Amino acid sequence: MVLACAALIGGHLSTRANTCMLMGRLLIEFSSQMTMERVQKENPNVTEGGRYTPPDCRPRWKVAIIIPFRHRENHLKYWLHYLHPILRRQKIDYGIYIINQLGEETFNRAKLLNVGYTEALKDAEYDCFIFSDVDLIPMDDRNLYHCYDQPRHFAIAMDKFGFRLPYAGYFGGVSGLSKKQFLKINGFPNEYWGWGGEDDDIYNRITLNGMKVSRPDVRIGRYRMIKHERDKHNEPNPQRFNKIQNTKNTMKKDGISTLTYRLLQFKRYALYTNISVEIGKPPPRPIKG
Ligand code: UD2
Ligand code: MN
Repeated sequence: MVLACAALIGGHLSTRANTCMLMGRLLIEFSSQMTMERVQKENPNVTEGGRYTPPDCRPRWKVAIIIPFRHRENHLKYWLHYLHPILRRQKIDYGIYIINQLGEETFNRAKLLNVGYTEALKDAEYDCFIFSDVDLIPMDDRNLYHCYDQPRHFAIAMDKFGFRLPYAGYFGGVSGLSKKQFLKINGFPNEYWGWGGEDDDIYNRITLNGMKVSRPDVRIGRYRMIKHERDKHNEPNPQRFNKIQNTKNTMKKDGISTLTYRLLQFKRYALYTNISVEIGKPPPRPIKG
């Protein structure tokens, strides 16, 4: 018989479930140099493509972790360095997918997340999807990276927001939906080009479809974000304020059901799978007059 995985704090032995050794609050810092070789040495039991399955219990979820990406190699090293050991301690059955936007057109985070959902499902039978910025590291390993009864918001208390939720409807940073929850909201919008708004649109989709966001305790959902400047070609999207007023009308017309892109590379590295795609560019603004 294989026991169900359950993450418990400390080493309490349970006869009904396998326990694992979570550490609770973690020290997260970005001052030491990080190299991919080092991260690889630290994680010999991660298999090709950044996959891991706990050897001693049967997890409830199969989790694809999707990261939107362009030109953030240094952040990725820290992310892999911290997250692989955390996920292993949490006894998560997972795969890591980096969705790399090729070219220098305006960045589109939510569309890349839709691509990640689609490509991960072609790779394995995932039933849970966690969408994470490449620069966000959890400060407590009790923040379990699997899915919940309701769409999950993990990154609720970030250092850059003074370890508080910035507003009640905030859904940015790290979030997770089961396959069923994701399909219920027609995935994420494809039409938010540039910085901002897409996370609020996703929040609207969730509430408009009768779901609620679930969150960890504020003492547990703490994160550090690696400090960075705003990237080139990801300027704030001036249309975002208008667009988030219209989710009710747009969500059926724009989402996973209408996703198009060109896959240019699918490559398994030791610690992650890289998926490079062309996702197009924003439509031309109508000329006034
Ligand atoms: C906030 C949210 C983020 C998203 C964004 C608005 C936090 C911590 N996160 O992030 O979830 O809602 O606002 O769009 O509040 N990226 C690249 N290359 C680029 C640009 C972006 O890899 O050139 C990826 C990367 O994974 C990054 C993420 O997109 O972490 C979000 O972009 P950001 O970190 O520049 O934006 P930020 O920190 O304001
Ligand atoms: Mn960031």
